[in-house]
Amino acid sequence: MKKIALITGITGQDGSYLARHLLDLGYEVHGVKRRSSSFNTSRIDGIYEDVHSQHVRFFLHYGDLTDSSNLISLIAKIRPTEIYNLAAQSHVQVSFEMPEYTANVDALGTLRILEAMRLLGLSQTRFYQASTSELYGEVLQTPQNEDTPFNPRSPYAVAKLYGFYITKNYREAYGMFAVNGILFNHESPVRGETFVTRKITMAIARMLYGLQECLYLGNLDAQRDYGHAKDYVQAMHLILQHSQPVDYVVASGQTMSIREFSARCFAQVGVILEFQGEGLDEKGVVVGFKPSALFKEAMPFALHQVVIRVDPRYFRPTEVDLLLGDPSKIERELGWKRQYGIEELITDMLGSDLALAKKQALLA
Ligand code: NAP
Ligand code: F7E
Repeated sequence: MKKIALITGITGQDGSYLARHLLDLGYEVHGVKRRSSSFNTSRIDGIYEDVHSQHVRFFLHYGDLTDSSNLISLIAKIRPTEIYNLAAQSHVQVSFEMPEYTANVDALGTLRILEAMRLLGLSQTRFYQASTSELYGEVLQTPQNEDTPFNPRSPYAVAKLYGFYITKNYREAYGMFAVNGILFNHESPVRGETFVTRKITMAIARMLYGLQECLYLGNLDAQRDYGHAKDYVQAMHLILQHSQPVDYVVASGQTMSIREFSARCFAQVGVILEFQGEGLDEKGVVVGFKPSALFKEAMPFALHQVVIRVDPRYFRPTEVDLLLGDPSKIERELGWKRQYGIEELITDMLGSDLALAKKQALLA
């Protein structure tokens, strides 16, 4: 049977990696993009330039998760064999400012797709829902696995909780192949620039090329379980190929604070960082240098220079303090394996942001 995938959120980080992965596997790939007054396809533009003429199997359609009739007509026209619902208002902090919109897209948007599938009688189409470790919120058990109870801590997580359970309900009520991947944080060189990892790697690159003076961060104590988006989109595909519709946790099984992530990033460019002080007065200070494989140009930092400060604007009304996932079920049952560890992820992100900053510095 011809494999036809429909990806919502194709212009996002995961959508762009998943589209490439499915094209490589021979799929015809359709993506839903939002109308925007400026270009919003930079992450997928490269697909058109790729070798092997993949673009003849790659199609974009205008759409929005808040528009049921649009979703029904797209799904009726494309008749996908697999739907990956990756579209979302995905920023946790923004969800405190736009809770209603977040619920409309992340919760009801999921329902709209499932209803479209049901009304159109697409009983053979498989559905993947982008669920999240944010569901665990203020965690009730560590590490978190498929049996850990949810305890969400943001409007984003509460909206995603609806998405999780409506997916499960359509599976149970209508016998649909509708499943959740509960993915822990995954990052990449195309991670949105306001998520903390990318904010850090971009800031370091920009500071090294004289484009920025200091990096302002919020809660340095928060701990996250980080992986690479490239590995995680492979898990999404595997979950949909299983003989049974089963929900899976996708994680690295390791966790680290934002403080430690920052220090590891600085270390890769040859800067030894120490955190001094407490609370709002805590600072990231340069205390030494070492050789770096990534950055070989003249070091612009001085000893004792402050490169990180705390800005309470980035604190959240309720925080998720600790996430640590247990990926053993997907590793055991589906053979999922990660290629990237934390150091390889950081190298990939920094390498890309250093090249970007160098270009910007030359133009400045
Ligand atoms: P992302 O980079 O923020 O991408 C989100 C995508 O959703 C973008 O293509 C965006 O379009 C689209 N979108 C937003 N609102 C929409 C709407 N109303 N209608 C249609 N499309 C809309 O997110 P990501 O990191 O790739 O994450 C993919 C999915 O996994 C999201 O559902 C996210 O909540 C979930 N998730 C992410 C992580 C993670 O660590 N990355 C972990 C667990 C779960 P524009 O480009 O036009 O904004
Ligand atoms: O924050 C802290 C912040 O915004 C991580 C989304 O993909 O992953 C992502 O959500 C941590 C939080 O990601 C800053 O308080 C400190 O504790 O990078 P983030 P997130 O909230 O974990 C989950 C799994 C998703 O599902 C989401 O869609 O870092 N933090 N200082 C900061 N966070 C940001 N953004 N900016 C700071 O300056």
